[in-house]
Amino acid sequence: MKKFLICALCLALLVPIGGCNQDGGETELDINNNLLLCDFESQDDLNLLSGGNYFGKYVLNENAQYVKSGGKSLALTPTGYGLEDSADPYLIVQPWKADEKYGDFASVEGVQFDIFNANAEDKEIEVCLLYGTASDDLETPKIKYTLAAEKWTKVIYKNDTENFDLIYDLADLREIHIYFENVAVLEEEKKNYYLDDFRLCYAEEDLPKANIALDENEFCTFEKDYQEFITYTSGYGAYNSYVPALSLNKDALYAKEGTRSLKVDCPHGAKQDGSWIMFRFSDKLIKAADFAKYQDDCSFVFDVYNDSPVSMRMELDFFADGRDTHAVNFYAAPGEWTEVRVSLADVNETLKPKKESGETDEDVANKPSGCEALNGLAVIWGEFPGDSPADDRVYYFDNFRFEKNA
Ligand SMILES: [Ca+2]
Ligand SMILES: [Ca+2]
Repeated sequence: MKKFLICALCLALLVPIGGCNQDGGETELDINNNLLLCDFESQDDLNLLSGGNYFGKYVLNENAQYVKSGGKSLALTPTGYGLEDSADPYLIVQPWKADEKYGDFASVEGVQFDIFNANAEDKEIEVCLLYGTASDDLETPKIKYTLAAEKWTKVIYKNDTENFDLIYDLADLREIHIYFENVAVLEEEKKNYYLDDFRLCYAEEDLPKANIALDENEFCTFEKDYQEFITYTSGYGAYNSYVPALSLNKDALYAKEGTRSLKVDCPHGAKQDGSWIMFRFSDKLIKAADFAKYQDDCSFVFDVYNDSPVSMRMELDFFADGRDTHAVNFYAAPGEWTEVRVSLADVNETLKPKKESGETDEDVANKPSGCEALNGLAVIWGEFPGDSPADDRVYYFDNFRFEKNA
């Protein structure tokens, strides 16, 4: 009886989520609130898939030995470019191709699938999501899974809504990525993995969203757990290969305040200023910090430690849509902390509202001030050439704060 009631409840919950799949049949949430997105039973399921980094082959499989549910599964032969040093190939799943509403991950707890490792040895895969952000699209942190040889593994990637909401648009899930190891030899006939029973797991209750708490005069100290997720990478030009690895440093030696800071590992590029690379702060943090509540006699201040042998020009950029950018150059000397200080009066001046044709001075005066309109903050540098990892550069940033001018 209890089971029946639960089923009835689930059916009631189906209404907002359920819809027609590509066969015209009903798609349903199961008793665990899961949506079976792909069971790889028909050719249509393949429409949701594509490959990254020259993935290789994916075809339907009917050999029951490699089927987890239903009568078929997906056979994967990830080969990539076939070169030893090429990037790892990845399978792309795009749920919104089944139905637009499946691109909204605000109430998705996680992604789940079964995968069979048909290789003689254990293998590792990595999974992440690709979301839209305020400036671009961006992958969530990759999670590694070990697949035992000749066995099925159930993989669950958690959609960390509370932290992901800081920089990703949860309503704009573009792709799910499954990364495989790059193999140097093409073996067309060998089917290395089988995928089946691909599900989106929906939450029964609202999932937590970004929860930004700030101390007095704080912008970001990196001491609070959510601040591990507060920055993200972007850039201009062909910057993708040179984005830094951003991580939370917990070595107090490289913290100016407290015990944590942001570590920015900048890989060398090919050509000086061939592209521009940046890390940005969450636009939600910028809103929460409310720059406008600090007056013109205050400054935005932070500390930076250059753990590399050379000093390069970096730039702190303040963005407001439709206005000029306030750009502040700084150089951090090797092996020491450098304090960078930016007058908010200067930010207000550069980002001041513009007078459009037909507007009076009063119209302009009624527009948001520079600090009110501020909606982007980034640290930017030019691509720099190098030959080996020894040419990479490491910076630590800490204690972004507001201070009253002396
Ligand atoms: Ca199946
Ligand atoms: Ca700190």
